[in-house]
Amino acid sequence: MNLASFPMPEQYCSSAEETLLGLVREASPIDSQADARVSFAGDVISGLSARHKQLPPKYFYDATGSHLFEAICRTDDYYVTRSEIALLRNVVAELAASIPDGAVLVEFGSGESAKTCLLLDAAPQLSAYVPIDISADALDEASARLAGDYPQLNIAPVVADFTGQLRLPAAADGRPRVGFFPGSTIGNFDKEGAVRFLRSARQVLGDQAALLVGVDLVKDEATLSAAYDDSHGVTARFNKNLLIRINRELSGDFDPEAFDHLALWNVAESRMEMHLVSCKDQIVNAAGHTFAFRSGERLHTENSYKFTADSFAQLAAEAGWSVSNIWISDEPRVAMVRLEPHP
Ligand code: AVI
Repeated sequence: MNLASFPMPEQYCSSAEETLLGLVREASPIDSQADARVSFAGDVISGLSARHKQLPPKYFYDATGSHLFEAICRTDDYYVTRSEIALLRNVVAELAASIPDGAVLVEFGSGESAKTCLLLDAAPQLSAYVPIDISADALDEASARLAGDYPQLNIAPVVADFTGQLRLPAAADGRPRVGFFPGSTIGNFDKEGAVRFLRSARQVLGDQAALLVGVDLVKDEATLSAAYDDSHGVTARFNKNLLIRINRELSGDFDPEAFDHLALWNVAESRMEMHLVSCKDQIVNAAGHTFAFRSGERLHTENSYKFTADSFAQLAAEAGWSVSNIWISDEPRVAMVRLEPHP
């Protein structure tokens, strides 16, 4: 996920990694970079001017943020990656058995396609793999590696923001399609965004489709809080890196030491929240604007929604999907959900 792609621990898979949120990575062309900078400035100005200050989590994933996210995934406290990989290993044969002959695997926000090898190994009947990611570099690297490892597979990468309008390549024409969206990234969308993404996946995958989604489940507050405030302080650095990025890219003068990392469980919204809390009254400049922070004032940087089997089924139903199967890991529990289009 340079929100783009959040790399995973090497031991999980020969070529480990996963990508993030419909959260966007940096695009490489100069024009796109300039556009991205303008969007970033606009989001910072509006987000820091709001009554409740907030920034979209996609901005976590510059190069440093992506490495910090990788490091988070390796911590003992952040169970999400570990549990999902273990679950995938346990159920991949069953997942693969439901994939039709000649089907095409479409991965949304594929990054380095780290978890994909588990599915590709178990489902030799796949005819093609369509990784979709905003980072052309990540796609090139992953595609070259997978082409070597799976010479029979047609690999047809698509450089795109998977939260936007998508068109699949010719390799997917006339073939059943299986979507893959691991990593609990669905939890980083608000409800409207999640429904919008699931609807667009429903449209792009077609009527013969299935969609495999990794979902984090509601659990005890202590486990959740530790995952988002790990004992090594990696998540705190990840959160504060956003301020460092603003300083570098938008001529900001944030003092990251003047903000505390806060992770809290919002039970009413069923989500973990991350905030940066101002340690004092202070004035900060960024993107040519000046912003006042009161002591104790929060900058809301991320939501990570946690689901029950029922709440996720309800969300999916709003987007035209039914749950055909759900597999749940050992504790701390995460789920892999198989969705099918509503009949
Ligand atoms: C990428 N995403 C699924 C992570 C999550 O758990 O929401 C991002 C993250 N934020 C803090 N730790 C990890």
